[in-house]
Amino acid sequence: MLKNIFVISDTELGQGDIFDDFKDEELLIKFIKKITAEKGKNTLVLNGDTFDYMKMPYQNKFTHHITEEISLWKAKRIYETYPKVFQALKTFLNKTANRIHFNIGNHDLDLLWPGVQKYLKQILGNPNKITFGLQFDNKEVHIEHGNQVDYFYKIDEDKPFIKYKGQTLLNVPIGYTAIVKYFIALKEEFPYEEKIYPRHTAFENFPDFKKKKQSISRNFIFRGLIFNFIVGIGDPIANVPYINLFKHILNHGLEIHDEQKFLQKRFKNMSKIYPDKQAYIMGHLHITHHELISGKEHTQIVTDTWREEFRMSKNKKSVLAPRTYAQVRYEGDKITTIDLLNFA
Ligand SMILES: [Mn+2]
Repeated sequence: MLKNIFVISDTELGQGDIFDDFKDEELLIKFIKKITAEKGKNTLVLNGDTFDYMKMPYQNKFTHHITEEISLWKAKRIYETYPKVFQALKTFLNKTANRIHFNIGNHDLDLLWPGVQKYLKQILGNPNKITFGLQFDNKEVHIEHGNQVDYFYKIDEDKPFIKYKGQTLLNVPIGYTAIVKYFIALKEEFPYEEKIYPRHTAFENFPDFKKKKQSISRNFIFRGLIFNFIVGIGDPIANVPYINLFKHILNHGLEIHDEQKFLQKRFKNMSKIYPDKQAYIMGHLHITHHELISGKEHTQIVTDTWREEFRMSKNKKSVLAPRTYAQVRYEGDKITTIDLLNFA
């Protein structure tokens, strides 16, 4: 029997405000319709950052104290903003053999809440064909968003929630706190520049953007990292995982922007934890990457973002990031192709 695993990542659906970078509703629906028309047994892996809960204010404020109630409110806002996307997913699931797996990324950690999972199952229908997790694995393929091999965004799998002042909160990683407490101001002041990747091209072309980024970074280092350490007690969610920051430096030195440099180490770390797969697929980096590692005979794929984002060269020419998806095709139990494809 024919079988496919389709993977897309980083669509980042929000609530249609200035923090919502998802603009390609029609194209995404077209993609879901295309895979719905495929014969055989098809699995769609939404590989993390499917939704952008992280950059979504609640009661006009950003907070790193996320209760289940806040996450549910955001889930409903996303549904109200993009009902046609959910309708397309629902139609995909209505085909007997199809299923959807949500991998949880750093922008949609809120999917960890049982109440949010229940809500999504309810609006998509076919609850038995929907699963959630930090990875999707079978014998041949390993798929994860990529934040679990990123020391700024790695979450504590054994402790996804934390009790603080009588409330149960999402145990968000340091990168999350850094964005909502410090770096979100960069997005408000430079909405266009913030959408330019690789980051260093944005810094080279827009000095004011770079200056602002540096000033926020200094503030974050002094207040977020050092002051927090001196104070010691207090907000457990803003606690700094120094050990993870140290591991980042061990792996990557002081580099914090060049995704291409992170990629090999991260795939290596991933294949140590999940050995002997034919394909390793991640997102998160907002780049396109497809490489056959000979000798080890496996394929590495990074799918690019579907949010509105631009690729810029030194002469300030910019193009929209390509919309990409991975497709692993089976005939019977054997993989026949592992592709990274453009969708337009
Ligand atoms: Mn991510």
